[in-house]
Amino acid sequence: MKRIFHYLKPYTFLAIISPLLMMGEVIADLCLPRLMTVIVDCGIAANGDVSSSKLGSTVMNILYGAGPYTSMQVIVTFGVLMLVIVLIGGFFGVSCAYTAARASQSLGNDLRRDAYSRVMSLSIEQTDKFTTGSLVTRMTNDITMVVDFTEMFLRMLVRAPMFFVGGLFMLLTMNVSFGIVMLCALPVMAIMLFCVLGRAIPLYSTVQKKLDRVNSVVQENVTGARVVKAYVSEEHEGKRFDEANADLMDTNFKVQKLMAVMHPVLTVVMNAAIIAIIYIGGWQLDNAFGTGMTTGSIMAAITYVTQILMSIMMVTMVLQSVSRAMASSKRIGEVLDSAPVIVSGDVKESKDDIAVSLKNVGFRYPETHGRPVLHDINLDIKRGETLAIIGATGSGKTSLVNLIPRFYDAVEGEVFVDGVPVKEYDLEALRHKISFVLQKSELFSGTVSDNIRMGKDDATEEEIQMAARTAQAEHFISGFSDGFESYIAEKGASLSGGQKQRMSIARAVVRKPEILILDDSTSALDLATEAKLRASLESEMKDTTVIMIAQRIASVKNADRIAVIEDGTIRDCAPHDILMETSATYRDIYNSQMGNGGQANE
Ligand code: DUT
Ligand code: MG
Repeated sequence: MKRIFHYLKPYTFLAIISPLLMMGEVIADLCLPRLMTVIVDCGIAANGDVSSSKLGSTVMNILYGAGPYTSMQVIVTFGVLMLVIVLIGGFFGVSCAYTAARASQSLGNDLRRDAYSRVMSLSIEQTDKFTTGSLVTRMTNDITMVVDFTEMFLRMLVRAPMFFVGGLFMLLTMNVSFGIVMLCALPVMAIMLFCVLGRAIPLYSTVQKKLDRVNSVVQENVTGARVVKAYVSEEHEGKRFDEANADLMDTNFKVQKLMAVMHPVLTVVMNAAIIAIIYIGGWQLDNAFGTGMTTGSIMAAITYVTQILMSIMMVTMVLQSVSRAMASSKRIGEVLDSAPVIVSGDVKESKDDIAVSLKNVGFRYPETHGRPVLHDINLDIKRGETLAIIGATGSGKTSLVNLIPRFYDAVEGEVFVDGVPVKEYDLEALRHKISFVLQKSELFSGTVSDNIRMGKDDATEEEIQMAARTAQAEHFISGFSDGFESYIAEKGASLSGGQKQRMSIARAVVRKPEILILDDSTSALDLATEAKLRASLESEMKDTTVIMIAQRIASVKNADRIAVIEDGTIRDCAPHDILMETSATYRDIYNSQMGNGGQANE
């Protein structure tokens, strides 16, 4: 909750001016019944004789000089005065609504922005821990709760107490006997509030949790719609949703049932108080006690009683909102407080003959406690070299290259890029040096050029076409009806696997990176296209250090060196010809792919 007020800081001016403006509105509202008293008592009942009212005689004296005044004069003067005050009050009210909305919406905007950038800076494992569904609820529903609360708070902060205190003051200064009515009504209200809110407030945090559950079931089923359909598990999933949904409804229903009691009780108390005031007032009027009781003051008293009891209603609303906002702000705080595991360093530039170097590197995923995925990795890759990595599935190839742009940090040893440990690099500078083509091509909805331009914001048309040509993608792109302006569906659903891979490669090469990492990025291409791609990469990107993961011997054969990975470590690293002589593992892979079915041909 403290954090929310911290976020309100930039809008201190708005946050302070809103309650002040609200004060104006409340004062105007509190003045009106008093003016009406004069109209009723002096204008109507006493035919323009203002001597009984101090307010009446003062105002009339200033405006028209000494009396006597006609009854019409008094009624019109005070009528116009009431109109003016209503307009002033209205102006203050509208301004307050504006400033309060402005402050709270800006706060919401900032909060969402910070939460979003925090979510983006979290590492993959941290996002998994929160779950996607919960992160989305936190960023939308929870922030909305906080924004609603802030707005209500800024408006009600002075409104409710002022109506309460001001109304009570006005009531008592008019006639002390009206105080007795409030003395009876207030305890009844207090007891009711205590009973209802005491039980409703804890339920609010439960509602939020149930909502989370409904959201996460919906999220899972919408994103996994294909799987749900493929396994015809609509019924099972539907049941799961129904349960969560019914649960949410039950809790909401409980809260509403409690809240439903409040309104009738308030109405009864209010009307009882009004009856009491009319009765007491009328009795005093009849018996002419000399207490100064008048018809006008009874009318005004009724308005004040309504305002006082309404202010209590407002307090309940604020309390409800507080309890919701507290639950929500705690959930938002959890996101904002999760420190990113990968922290940026400050080295921006470096050059070295050894582009990438791994020294005694060991790595394990945080969630796997057992065997390390990588161990004792030692590897130097020279600038401009093409290094291929080959190895069985699950041997740790992807994990190894993930360490270079710091998707994960090595657990042991150190990874260097251009002679500087990656941990000391400015993350942005490091990732700018590197283009990474992921094993699973990820494209975004947008045009072909949009997708390629992701690699380089300011790429020209020529650069984009050049990159597509290098990636052997130009041919199929020009086959589309709109060429480079053709629209690609979400996640590249409108492209084939091999087309997606080539798009991803085009996106990587448009930047002309210093280091290009291709993680099994040609697996869906036929051998002829792959050979062409390799040749064009070689001629177009002479100075680029290429790290290329592949499963096929044909893909790696021409690389300067080939690293053979087995069980999380590099067994051998040499050019093809030498590996054929020295590496049994490499020979095994070679033979299995050349059709000898794994028989060694020594
Ligand atoms: N692993 C995890 N968590 C992950 C990713 C992988 O525990 O988020 C494990 C699975 C595997 C090992 O790490 O046992 C190595 O995985 P990697 O993806 O590095 O293997 P690969 O050589 O790239 O396999 P493939 O050829 O199938 O891509
Ligand atoms: Mg892999």
